Amino acid sequence: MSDLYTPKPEHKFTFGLWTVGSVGADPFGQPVRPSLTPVQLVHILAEVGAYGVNFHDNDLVPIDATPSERDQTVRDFRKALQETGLVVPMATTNLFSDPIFKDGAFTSNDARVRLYALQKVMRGMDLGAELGAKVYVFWGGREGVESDSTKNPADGIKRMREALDYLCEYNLDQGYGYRFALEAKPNEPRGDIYLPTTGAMLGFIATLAHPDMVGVNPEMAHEHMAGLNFLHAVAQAWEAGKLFHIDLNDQNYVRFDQDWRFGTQNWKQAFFLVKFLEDVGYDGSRHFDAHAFRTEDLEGVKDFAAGCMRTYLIFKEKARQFNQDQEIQSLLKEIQAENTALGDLQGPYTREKAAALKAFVFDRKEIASKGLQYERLDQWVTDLLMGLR
Ligand code: GLT
Ligand code: MN
Ligand code: MN
Repeated sequence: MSDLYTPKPEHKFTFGLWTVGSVGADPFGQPVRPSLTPVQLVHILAEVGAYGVNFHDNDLVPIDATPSERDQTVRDFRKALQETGLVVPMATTNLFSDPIFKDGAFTSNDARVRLYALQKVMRGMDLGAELGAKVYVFWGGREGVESDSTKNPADGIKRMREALDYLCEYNLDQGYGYRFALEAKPNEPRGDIYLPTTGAMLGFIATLAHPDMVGVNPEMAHEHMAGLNFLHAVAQAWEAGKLFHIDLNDQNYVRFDQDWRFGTQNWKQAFFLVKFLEDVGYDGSRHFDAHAFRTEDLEGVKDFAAGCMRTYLIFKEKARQFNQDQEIQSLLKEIQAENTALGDLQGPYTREKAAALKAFVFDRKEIASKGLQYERLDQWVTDLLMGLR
């Protein structure tokens, strides 16, 4: 039984170097944990049972490293991967920490900054490809403003498009075969960030030169910061064939970015999310973009990482129970049953159908009078999650 909750490679659980590597600094306080090397972090992830490790360029190679330092770092990292069997499914670029990005990267008003950002991403793509990454994430934490007096947001979007079109060409030119995954966030660190939600990203992708190459990396906490339903964002991305990656974590609604252990706060949202991913057969990484509470030491970091995976697997098992629960399933069948008495009224538009539908008389009161039993179903979900079914 307990084996159900043991992470295995087929679960595709991944962590960023920056997640287990977080030293717990926040805007009000200094680091509370020592900084570990990428090699140490790979070994910690292997110890807790993760499948893969992701990184920003500078999580692995310091921004001022010389070419030979870079190559040595990559060699050491590759050795750690070989020793542990961990893989690198995703890579990304840090376009937010260095002061040069204080007014954005792709959307900066300064053309030198925009070009430097392109250079940094191309080098990051080279690094990721060298280590086997197939997904490349773009999180534009600095792509926004504090004051709209400083730039026209429409120009910001245009600059984002120019940058992504350029980088898609680089991807093709190098034959890397990356799938780009755009990650939205409503605010923080900027006052407002452009393209603030997964839905906004999906609209933007359709305007790119290579829309097929580009999808999304929705993050649970980011949609929750905006008070949105994360599952709905994920479902829209999935339905559009755009769910290239996912950042799992948790936090309370409408607050600053908390990046907590997956499932620590919103059980029901986490449950329906896991159920969705498992039901549709999403086969990408389950990436935990979170970090341990600031109260923790290294043991606590391991508890955090193990907890993310364990909670995912608990919800996966709960989803299986939901799908097998006869009472739940028969009620679902009843409330989702198709009405076969509608004859020719349904189906795609034809002029005749539309004329028949316009003339049809509905018994509104009778239709509306029936209770739908959603209270009962929803309580069954609560019972299920609380272990009472
Ligand atoms: C940063 C951010 C995350 C992004 C990472 C990728 S970096 O930690 O808060 O949401 O996914 O750039
Ligand atoms: Mn976050
Ligand atoms: Mn993220």
